[in-house]
Amino acid sequence: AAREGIALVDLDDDGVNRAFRSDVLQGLAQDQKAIPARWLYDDAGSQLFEDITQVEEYYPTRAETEILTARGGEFAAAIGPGRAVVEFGSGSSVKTPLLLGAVEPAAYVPLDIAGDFLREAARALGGQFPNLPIYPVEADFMRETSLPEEVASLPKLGFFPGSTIGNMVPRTAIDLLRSMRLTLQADHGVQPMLLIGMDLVKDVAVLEAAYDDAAGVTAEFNYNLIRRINRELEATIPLDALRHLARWNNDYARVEMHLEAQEPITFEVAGKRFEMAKGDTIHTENSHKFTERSGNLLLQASGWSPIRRWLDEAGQFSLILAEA
Ligand code: AVI
Repeated sequence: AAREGIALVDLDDDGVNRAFRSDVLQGLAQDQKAIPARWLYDDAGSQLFEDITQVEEYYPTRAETEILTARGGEFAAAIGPGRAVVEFGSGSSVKTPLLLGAVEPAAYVPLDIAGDFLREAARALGGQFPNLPIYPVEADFMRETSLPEEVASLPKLGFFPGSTIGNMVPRTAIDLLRSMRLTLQADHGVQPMLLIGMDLVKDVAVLEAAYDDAAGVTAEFNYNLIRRINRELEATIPLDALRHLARWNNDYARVEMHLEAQEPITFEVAGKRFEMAKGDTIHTENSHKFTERSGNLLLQASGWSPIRRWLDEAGQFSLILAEA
């Protein structure tokens, strides 16, 4: 299975990203070839993901935004005012203002590994919420992180929207949820809370269409990984011979993205030779889907107690509030 996690950028003398090269070489040497999904997100990949959130078949972003828009009053009642909202992997989220507008936070702490992006997003939010103290933190959200001194004594609300948790295998997801709990623990006083998006198990045709849209935007997102490998790792992978594949894996309750060889191919990456038979695939992403029970179990296994759950009108997506 594809490994995940966000790594700090690690450049060698040639300017080649060492972690990228070693992940790709290791992943292609396996029987089931697999490349960790985090490498999908270079600048072009991040833009393509933004485009995916706009396509008709990709319902999660719309469904989660609907919940945040419609249930603001209920969030406010369940969470209460005066918390520091800590957003994990904040990026350029359009969902954040909806939450901040609802819960009367005492501070906002966006946490992201992409520093420039982070500071720009923080500036934009500052314009929208002029009285809200904002403390951006440039960090890898996969690890326990120290938060700024200014929010040390405030009770925290962690925010992890988008069902990004679904891109991790359960073991990694639990590591992350545990380290979030440690990051959010106040020096004293009120227990932290976590508001987390989890996409739901549903009709297979709907799930597969969401990851294989008719306009081919998700396919481009997947192909972009190969373009990146060819460009950055002196590779010769014949993109034309690969087909984008999105398929539901019922045993693991996840949609998997693969690239499938349409004919036998051989290619080189960073001086190493690889081959694929017709029908072989490179596994590029997992997107786990949850039931009420499986979502609760994941949280409980990580030391979080689920206390409320909201769905969109069509029942496609959930936002869960949990307490440490
Ligand atoms: C970022 N993540 C939650 C997306 C998902 O739905 O798993 C990534 C994605 N991959 C293909 N389409 C969207």
